[in-house]
Amino acid sequence: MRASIDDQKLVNLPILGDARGSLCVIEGERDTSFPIARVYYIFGTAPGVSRGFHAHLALRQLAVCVRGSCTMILDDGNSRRSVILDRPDLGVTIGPMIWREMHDFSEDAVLMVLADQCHNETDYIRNYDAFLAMVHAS
Ligand code: T46
Repeated sequence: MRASIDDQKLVNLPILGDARGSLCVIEGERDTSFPIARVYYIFGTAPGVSRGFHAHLALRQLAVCVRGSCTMILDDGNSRRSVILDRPDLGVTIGPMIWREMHDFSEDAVLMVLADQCHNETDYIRNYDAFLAMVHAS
């Protein structure tokens, strides 16, 4: 089945708060549609720098900007959607065959990503024309 940006869902995480402050929890397979195999986070992004510019063949992820903000562009090869991640209780799912770009990082941004597989460079499609060719061949 062809990937669609409409299937990349915004996830509102419940905030468990009390007088001490707030706490969000993400449990694999309960709050994600996949088991969590890896967590990584991006921080200290230099002003004006954008990241991403690739798709994955199989990887499924949930991205949450736990501090600060950034803009996530999602592209299924036919249309693009822009999601502003600016709350620690807001995530976006990113499935296979979705081109992603991350822009507009605030100075304090910490983008945390939960993934269902360990890092594997052979899962990346880093050339946009090659990505489009794969989408339109399928
Ligand atoms: C994604 C977006 C949202 C590793 O060795 N292990 C890892 O788990 C990751 C994520 C990266 N790396 C290495 C590979 C590169 O040498 O760290 C370096 C930077 O990775 P990359 O240029 O792919 O980073 P971004 O910010 O462009 O993309 C990352 C993820 O790689 C990607 O899967 O979906 O964040």
